[in-house]
Amino acid sequence: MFTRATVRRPGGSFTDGLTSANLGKSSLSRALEQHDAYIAALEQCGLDVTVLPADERYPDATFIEDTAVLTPRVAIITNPGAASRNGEKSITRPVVKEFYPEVAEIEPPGTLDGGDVLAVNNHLYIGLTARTNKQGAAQLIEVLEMNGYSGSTVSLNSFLHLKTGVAWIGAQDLIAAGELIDHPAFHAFNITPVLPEETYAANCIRINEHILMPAGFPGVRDVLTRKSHPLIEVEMSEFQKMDGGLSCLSLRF
Ligand code: CIR
Repeated sequence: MFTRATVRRPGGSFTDGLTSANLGKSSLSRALEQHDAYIAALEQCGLDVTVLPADERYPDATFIEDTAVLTPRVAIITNPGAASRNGEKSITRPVVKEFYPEVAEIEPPGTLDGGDVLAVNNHLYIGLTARTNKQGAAQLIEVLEMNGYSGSTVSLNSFLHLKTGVAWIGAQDLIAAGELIDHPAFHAFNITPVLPEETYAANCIRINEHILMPAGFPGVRDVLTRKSHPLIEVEMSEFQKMDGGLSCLSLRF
């Protein structure tokens, strides 16, 4: 059960962030409107949302999920794998410490982005990507095991992050896109495949009874409607242009 979320406002440097999306220039004013609606959606799920101010030093800092892994028993500050984002851990750390007595850290040479971590109950799947390396994953698994959780790695070839292509929607149900539709790491699950043109919507989030998904993806919306979870759709276009998925805009705990 999640009760809280933390988000960080996009700042004036937001449109200078990392991206390989080729979807055109992101608009800061529209991103701020979409961010307002995202916060409202989290509140609609019953979460108490802490809204952190923008930090102009870090254009990508609104993608706060990449800087921490939060579980009910332990919090881990990550060591983000992109050089321009690595310092974001120093602005997330004090915020997380307000809520958690125990805070672990991923240390170099380990790198890890929270977008590579998919929690399914007490097991955390960790994508090995350009942002998360084997040492970072091994450190995370060690901390998880000390706290009664388990973790395993998932090798990826093309997605930016693990959660770019897969979401847990409850019980043994995942929705997955691209290389994750038939990935051996997830063979024990019921996988609903996402069509290539709707890949962006594979990144949705289950929050208690609700599912939040990006607006504009009718195929995924139909599938999730049939699973009969209350659905909330949020406009994400300006974050999509910056390679950001819906999950990466918040830390939920
Ligand atoms: C980046 O490339 O790091 C940002 N522009 C987007 C990060 C998205 N994070 C995520 O999906 N977890």
